Amino acid sequence: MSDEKLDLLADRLRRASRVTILTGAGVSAASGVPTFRGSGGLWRQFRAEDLATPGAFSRDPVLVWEWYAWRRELIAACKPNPAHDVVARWSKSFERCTVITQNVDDLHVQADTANLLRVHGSLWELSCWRKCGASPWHDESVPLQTLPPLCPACGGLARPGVVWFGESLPRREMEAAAAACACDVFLTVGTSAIVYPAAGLVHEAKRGGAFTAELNLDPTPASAEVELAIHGPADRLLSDIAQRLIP
Ligand code: BJW
Ligand code: ZN
Repeated sequence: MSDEKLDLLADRLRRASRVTILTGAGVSAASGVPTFRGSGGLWRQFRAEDLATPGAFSRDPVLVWEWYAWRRELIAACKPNPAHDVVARWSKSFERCTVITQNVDDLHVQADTANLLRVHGSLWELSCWRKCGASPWHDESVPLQTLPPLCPACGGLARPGVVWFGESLPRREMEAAAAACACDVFLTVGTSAIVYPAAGLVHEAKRGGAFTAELNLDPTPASAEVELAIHGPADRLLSDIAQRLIP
């Protein structure tokens, strides 16, 4: 059954010129990066919803930074897996391919993915919490030099360059993501499909006439909406489909 679904998706991809791929934490799972929800999703007793908010940061910036420092250390030791590699290859082989990622680990960047839109930011970018006017800066230091890290311009608190609940997603990236919903095939890979507005993109693509497919370990709210839902590990499913596309 799964083989037939993989054949069907490979057939759609073979005939597609515009392909859009939305990725989530499940794509990085085989690299050793913990997902947000499901087993292993908690840090100490906290959920992402408890820590990834401006309110949590203003109440306890050290606690929130400890969570990010732990993740930065863990992710610094992770490498792209075959799922990132297949996505990177496809990003260059289709006539037009856009990769929209919710992941902040930058493993798609390491895999050399073209046309990548990071809609939730990056763990490796920092900005000034006070918005003193300093431009966001890149910081890959592990461990961080100080905890919490400080803004080099004003000496106030720095914050991670990621999008927290209640914050807007970056405008340029979201406009490009919305435009990329006009495609022949839209794949949603390794995401629980519950965090909006990213989770709404697959519906937008379907409304626009795209063939939509989900590749995810577990069923999600998107499973019943897409034309094809295939459940399994992203690295294996993407490699199996890539294998079928070899002429
Ligand atoms: C595998 C696998 C393997 C495992 N292979 N698969 C009510 C309705 C609608 C919206 C809202 C609402 N109430 C509030 C909102 C808005 C809110 C939202 O969506 N909340 C929902 C929780 C309900 N959204 C926002 O606030 C966004 N901003 C916004 O909307 O602004 C306007 C607005 C503001 C206020 C109110 C209303 C509108 C911002 C969202 C920012 C999300 N940020 C985070 C943290 C980023 C920083 C950080 O990393 O620290 O982004 S939360 C976290 O979830 C992170 C992820 O990118 C995001 C999505 O998670 P993802 O990637 O799907 O991971 P998981 O763990 O959930 O799922 C992994 C999946 O992989 C699972 O299904 C596994 O089965 C699978 N898997 N291993 C394949 N090997
Ligand atoms: Zn500052």
